[in-house]
Amino acid sequence: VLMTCLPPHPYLVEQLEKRFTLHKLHLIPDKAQFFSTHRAAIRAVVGNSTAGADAELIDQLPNLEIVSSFSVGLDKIDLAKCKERGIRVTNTPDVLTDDVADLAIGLMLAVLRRLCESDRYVRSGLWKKGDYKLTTKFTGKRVGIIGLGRIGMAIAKRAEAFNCPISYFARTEKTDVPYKYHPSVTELAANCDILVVACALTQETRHIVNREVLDALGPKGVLINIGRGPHVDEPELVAALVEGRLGGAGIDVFENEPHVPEELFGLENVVLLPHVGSGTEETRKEMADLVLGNLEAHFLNKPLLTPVVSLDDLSSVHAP
Ligand code: 8YV
Repeated sequence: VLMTCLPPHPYLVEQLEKRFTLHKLHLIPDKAQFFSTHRAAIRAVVGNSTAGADAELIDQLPNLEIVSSFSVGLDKIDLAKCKERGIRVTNTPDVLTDDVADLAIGLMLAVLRRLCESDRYVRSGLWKKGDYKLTTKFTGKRVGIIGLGRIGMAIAKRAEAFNCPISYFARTEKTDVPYKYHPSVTELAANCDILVVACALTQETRHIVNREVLDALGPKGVLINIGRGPHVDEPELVAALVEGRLGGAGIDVFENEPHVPEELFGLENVVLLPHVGSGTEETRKEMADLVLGNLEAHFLNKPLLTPVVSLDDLSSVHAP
């Protein structure tokens, strides 16, 4: 097994080492040498949202049978190549849905109610010196969701409990949900107070939030991104925030992680998180168990636990 990402969880590494011969790519100094010696022996790749299996890697591994990703997102895996080569791909859906949706709501509250700024206000002793300014109510705000898949739906359900009217954009309208459909992201942004990115990253959803969308959201609007950094045109987001054309943002993912545009550091209407949507002990353990379970199923010729079914499913903005 070749792990292409930094070890995402100690338990996962420990279990992989127990069951397989594990090679950790980040610890290998001479990668060319490693591939020339071990290329034929690698039958599985374990990656995550930062490093998966791109075409270049897959081409170096003639006996690769399975890519088991410690993530629901599949944007770091060349799925077309895997399909062409007959390589199986698995991910970690469902187990992280609640955490990511919880975090999206947390970001909405944090941005509107200025939770991080308030915390800094208390810690710095400023409270003793004066009054704290008022914030913005969350209950009842119009929430617009890009991508009404598992995570988008879980966010919608939670926001409903805050009496938020929900609307959404997806490739196609859903017939079985009570939420208003907008056929364009710009139209969705113009008709909501909080716009949430919750779709899969594909060619068609890259920069789905661009200048036009940010301007439609407007100086009172808030952007929440718990999807992927490249969903948003980051320089345009920074410009909109710095120029006051956007009301605020809660961001868990960035275009070039772990690098975050420093212009954002001084803005109090922005909450910045280090890609922690699924980052709880409970969920990361469940994700690790799925990675292990899928590998085990594959090597025992049993049905995979969470196979990535078809390329059509993957390119839809309904996933994850
Ligand atoms: C993880 C993620 O942060 O599931 C995804 O797509 O982005 C996250 O759950 C990541 O894979 C952690 O290693």
